[in-house]
Amino acid sequence: MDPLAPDPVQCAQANGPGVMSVDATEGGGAARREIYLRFDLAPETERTPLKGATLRLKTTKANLSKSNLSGELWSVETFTYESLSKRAPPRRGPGPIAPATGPIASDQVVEWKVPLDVVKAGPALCLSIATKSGDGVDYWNARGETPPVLVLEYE
Ligand SMILES: [Ca+2]
Repeated sequence: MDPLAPDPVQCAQANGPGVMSVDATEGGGAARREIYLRFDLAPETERTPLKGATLRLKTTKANLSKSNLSGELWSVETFTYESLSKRAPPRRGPGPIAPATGPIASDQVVEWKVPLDVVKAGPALCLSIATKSGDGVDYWNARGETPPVLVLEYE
């Protein structure tokens, strides 16, 4: 969604059903787009020894989905669907928690390693994807063909 004009309803329809986009504003007048993801973790997650956490998204088959950059992963303050229509959740920390990978193709799985201290801060893991690229990426959202997944590996 456009962090300067947050509107999750408009955002969910902007690029077709089941699609969420990330894009930087680099001329052309296109709106900046950031992705906001919330995973509600089971209470056990805080107690169980974790050895890895990975966010896995898939780009749509549309040719426009490809880009030179996948987008950076940020930790953001806890948000709800309702709060998203009022304001974009502020970022936590001085920099992204995982860097962008790229170039990426359409119809491709993209993964970011999520630092365990960010997962452990739960119960809601709130993340954002932002990009420095003006070449936007379309990922499947929670209602899309291949929804976002948080893969947790236990010891
Ligand atoms: Ca693109």
